[in-house]
Amino acid sequence: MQNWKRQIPTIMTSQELLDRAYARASRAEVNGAAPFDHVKKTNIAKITGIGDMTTTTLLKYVRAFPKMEREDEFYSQLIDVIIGHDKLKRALANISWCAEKCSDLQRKYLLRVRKAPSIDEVAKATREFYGRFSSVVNRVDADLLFCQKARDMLRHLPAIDTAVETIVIAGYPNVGKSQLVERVSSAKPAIAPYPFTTKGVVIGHMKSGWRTYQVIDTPGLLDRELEKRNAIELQAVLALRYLADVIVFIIDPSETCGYTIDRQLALLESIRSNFPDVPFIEVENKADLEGKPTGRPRISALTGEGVDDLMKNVEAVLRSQRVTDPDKLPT
Ligand SMILES: Nc1nc2c(ncn2[C@@H]2O[C@H](COP(=O)(O)OP(=O)(O)OP(=O)(O)O)[C@@H](O)[C@H]2O)c(=O)[nH]1
Ligand SMILES: [Mg+2]
Repeated sequence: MQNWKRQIPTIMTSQELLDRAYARASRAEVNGAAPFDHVKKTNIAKITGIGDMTTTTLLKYVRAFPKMEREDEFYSQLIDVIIGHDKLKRALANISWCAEKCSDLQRKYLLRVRKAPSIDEVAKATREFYGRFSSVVNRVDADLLFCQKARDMLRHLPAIDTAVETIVIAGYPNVGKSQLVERVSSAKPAIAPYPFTTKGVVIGHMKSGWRTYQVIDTPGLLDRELEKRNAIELQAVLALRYLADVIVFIIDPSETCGYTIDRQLALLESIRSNFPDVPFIEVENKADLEGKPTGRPRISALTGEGVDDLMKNVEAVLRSQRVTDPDKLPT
């Protein structure tokens, strides 16, 4: 899965593509027996070079993007949320169209130059080729820019191994999810005293004995319907849906996060009912601050209090989930 992240090359703009191809063509020089022959052969070489180089590059771009049908559900949906399948498909289709058009122009003008009866006619046909070629390539400038942005987003997607046991940390914004992930795993998420600090799925690893777990930090969720969730929140929902072997739900009873306990508990109930098959561990964070206890185990992600016990509990839950009877393995 992760290979294509490195395979997508930098996507050039229309202007860069044209500049590169034309610069190469300007150096083309083919000797001929007579001046007419020389000019004709040289212009044929220019048109061939410009067409080949541009078409090959455009098709390389189209092929480099992952084919969504082949990606697993989590990545496919994540890419849909942050880039948009339809938009990406449309941009790639336009670039494909452009490659085909470039190839058509190349063929058409090679024929015209070959048949041209004079140096003037060769020059005229070549000029016309440059004009039409530029305008075709310029028509996909927005698509190329879109693909370059998509490429950058894809490169920054977290490298998740769907085969490793995964703990997803969830809760309202600003309750201390990232602080906990930082404390227990290798991840270095941004932590800040305001909501919506985490804007995407962040992954860390946690070692315990010889086992490694993935710990996933998610953007904060507000208690609202799925349809009203924005692209940032949807990434948290996807992590919960596709990756979680256990969900650690954090409540902030100090309410310094800026949200009441009631709202946080309403979110807890809605998440629990949406993912009835995933084990839940509920904790109160910010135990070092004053708060209204809800009776759940208390931790402080900031001081570390209670965190070891929490992680022991997480491991116990994961252990109890493991399939030990080979007859029960999925077939
Ligand atoms: N006093 C205290 N502050 C904490 C504790 N855990 C987190 N904080 C603080 O709470 C603020 C929010 O922490 P984050 O880890 O960024 O919260 P988050 O849940 O990841 O927030 P979003 O990414 O915005 O959803 C930061 O200022 C943290 O330092 C804690 O146990 N005690
Ligand atoms: Mg965060």
